[in-house]
Amino acid sequence: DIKGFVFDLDGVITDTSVFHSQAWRQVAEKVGVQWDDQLADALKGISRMDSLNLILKHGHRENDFSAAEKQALATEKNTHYLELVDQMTPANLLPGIKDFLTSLQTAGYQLSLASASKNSARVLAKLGLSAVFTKAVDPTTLTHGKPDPEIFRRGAELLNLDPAQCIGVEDAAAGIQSINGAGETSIGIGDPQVLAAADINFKDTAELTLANIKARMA
Ligand code: B16
Ligand code: MG
Repeated sequence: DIKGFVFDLDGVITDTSVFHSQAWRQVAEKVGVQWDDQLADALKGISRMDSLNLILKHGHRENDFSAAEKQALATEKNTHYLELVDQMTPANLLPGIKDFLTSLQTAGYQLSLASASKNSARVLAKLGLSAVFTKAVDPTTLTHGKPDPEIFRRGAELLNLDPAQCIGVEDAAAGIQSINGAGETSIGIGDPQVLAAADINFKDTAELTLANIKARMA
């Protein structure tokens, strides 16, 4: 029986994936790396430094920067990203999310957060969700990021649940792989081709309801 939900943040609860893309795109173009949608998708769920490395590799520039230069580029991205985050309000919740979270709490499900972002506490505060997600995996304590199962396994541990008792919700292919590897049921939000490995797929968050989930699990 399902007793808990482990949530990704960026791209599932809120539209910050757009802000991440906007901030990375500026850095990519500054170092002469061409931006495209596939690159934007590949960065979802990936840590900050792994994202930068992927961007540089995409433009065959992986050997052109020192560690200090890379750190400066990552910091520049984050500064820009946080400017965008600081303008957020609860209006930036994706469609249906507030009602879905309320319905889960009312039905007695436990909730935790499995976000790769070091900024998740700040984002949750902006969205008015700090009290909803009191249990969040600290990404700085992880040995491996998504697609490794570690982060979603830890999300279940925080709830004292077995992974088989949890549903993981993700918008990124790397995240679905992490959920599946952890042994949880995976829900993918977005393009079913990108998220083909998900147990259940919804094209957007408005479809994310307990009734729809139960219908798909039956
Ligand atoms: P930060 P998620 C991920 O969050 C984002 O999808 C990814 O694009 C970002 O690079 C990563 O967080 C790290 O974020 O730079 O804020 O530490 O989707 O796992 O909630
Ligand atoms: Mg995400």
